[in-house]
Amino acid sequence: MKVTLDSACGLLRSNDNFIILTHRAPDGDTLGSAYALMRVLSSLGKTAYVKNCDPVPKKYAFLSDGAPGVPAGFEPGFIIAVDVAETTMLGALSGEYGDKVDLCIDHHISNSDYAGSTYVDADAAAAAEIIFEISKKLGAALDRETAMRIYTAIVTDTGSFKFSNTTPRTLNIAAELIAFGFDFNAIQRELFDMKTPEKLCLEKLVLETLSLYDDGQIAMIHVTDEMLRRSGTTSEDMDGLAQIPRNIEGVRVGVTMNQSGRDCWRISMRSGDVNVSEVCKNHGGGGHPRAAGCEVAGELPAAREEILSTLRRFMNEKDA
Ligand SMILES: [Mn+2]
Repeated sequence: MKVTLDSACGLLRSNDNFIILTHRAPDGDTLGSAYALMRVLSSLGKTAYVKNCDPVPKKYAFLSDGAPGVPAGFEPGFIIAVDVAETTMLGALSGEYGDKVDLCIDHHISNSDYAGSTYVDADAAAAAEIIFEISKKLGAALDRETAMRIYTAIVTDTGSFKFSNTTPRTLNIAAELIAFGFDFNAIQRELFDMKTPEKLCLEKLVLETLSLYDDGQIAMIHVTDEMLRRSGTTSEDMDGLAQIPRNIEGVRVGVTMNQSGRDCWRISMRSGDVNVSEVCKNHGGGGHPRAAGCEVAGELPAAREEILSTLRRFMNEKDA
């Protein structure tokens, strides 16, 4: 059931012994929001723990630093999910908790309303904007550590305030947060600017594969298992590669082909004006209009031709 922010806060006030769940393949928003909310609730004298269905990625480890794990035998009184749009996003914990979430705090318009109570603010750039508002409404005093976690979550989901989801409210909250004096420049460097030498080596190998088609309207790159091996990277390092072809001037659709097994390719498409979700649906995939994916079987040249011909068909239809 959808509820207001006030009733969500009422639930947090009147309950105790919280478990806060994050989504699978956790990002800075779900983790920053969860650990910030844990600290907010603890500051009000309540007991709260975060439970993740996947391990915290190394680059986000500072968000869970110092937080105790759920003690053995702990009996939760109230279960919260943050930034979790549907129960499948609870990954390995969806069986155990999928139908037991008491309150979901989220900013995905697609939220499936699976929890007992759901508060969704689709105008919030990050779930953490809602956590910030909750902390105000509950009268919790923020400290530097909590402020840093909320800030990190917002920076993650707005791509450092670059994405179009950034609003005046986002920046006002960020302004209030950096006044706490944490090192926001270090967060920026660690999350966005720094690369491992291995990752840079992978990018170099991948750039060698760049091909432009149709007067530079389509750009394609590919990543093979061999490239991961040679650069000493793993599939975790493929983060952000899909942006490379899309960010070339004049390109309407950027395509990244990731090897997935011997003769299978996971395709990521990014576009400016072509509905790539429809293109990918043609190959059994889907996604958002400007960012979608699918899988194609076959050796690289054949798989590439297959994708190109579907893309051309859609782009010609659009231009006709
Ligand atoms: Mn989010």
